[in-house]
Amino acid sequence: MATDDDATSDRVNSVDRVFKKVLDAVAKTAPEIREGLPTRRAKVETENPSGETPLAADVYADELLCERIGDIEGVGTYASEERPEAQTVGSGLSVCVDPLDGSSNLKPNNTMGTIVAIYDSPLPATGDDILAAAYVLFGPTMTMITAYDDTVTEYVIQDDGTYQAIRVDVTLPDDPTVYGFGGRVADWVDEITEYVREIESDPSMKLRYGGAMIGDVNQVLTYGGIFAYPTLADAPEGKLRIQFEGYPVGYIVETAGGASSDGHQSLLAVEKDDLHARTPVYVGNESLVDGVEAHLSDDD
Ligand code: FDP
Repeated sequence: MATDDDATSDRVNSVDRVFKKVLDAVAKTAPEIREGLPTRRAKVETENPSGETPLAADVYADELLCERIGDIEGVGTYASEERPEAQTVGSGLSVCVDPLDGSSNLKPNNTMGTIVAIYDSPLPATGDDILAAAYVLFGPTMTMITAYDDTVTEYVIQDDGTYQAIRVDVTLPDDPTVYGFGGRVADWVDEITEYVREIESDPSMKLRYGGAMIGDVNQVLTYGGIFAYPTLADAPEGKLRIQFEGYPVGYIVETAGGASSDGHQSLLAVEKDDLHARTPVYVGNESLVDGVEAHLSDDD
């Protein structure tokens, strides 16, 4: 007779399988996305659900990933920043994708990424529902960071879509050295300006800001520090989207021993009822993220 233990183990095996298949699909698609970039630098005519006009490259990456991830048995829903609604593609887990994070970096030929989050829930999900997250970084080499089962791993993706681990059990270095805060400085609220000035006065900290969240987060994972796209005076929720960016980077950084926050609580505790909802994002070494919360709590 089947027991509860059997059911749990079947469930774990099936999540393991979907996670692996999603990674395979993302790694296989990454070289194709990269190859497609040079001829897809122009904007398309229609706005995405966040009111931005995507590049042809954003749409191309989204279509490829939807097709590949949507084909995986055990994936029930595919959603992306580029689509107004989540798509039903089968039955099972939900996968949220930011197909080309930082695509405004395409024209100046700077870093961009692809972000993926797997949720055990219909969308919009909560931070408690996240089972795994990953991102590809299109840098001088193509790397992929994954967080699953309490472990963060870094892989190199080859041009044929195969991938090999180059760092296992990735953790944030104890002594942070880099910081990067997005948004216009003039739009920062006073508490953020004050805190950034404090960080800047520390001689061990240097500014590293590239304008693609995933590139900036990867610097923090590599060197230790803090990345933020903060609350802004005219946009209290900042710019980044919780389902596509906030939960996955929060999950990855927390799994790597760091902290995440929306300014008041862990990103994973944030609850929003809109698929495209935004949230301020602060991720990095715990002491630095605590500093943000301490400054912002002054105005509560
Ligand atoms: P992009 O609009 O180029 O796709 O959420 C997307 C994002 O880039 C992040 O990757 C990046 O951190 C942020 O927006 C940069 O926004 P601004 O340059 O508009 O401040």
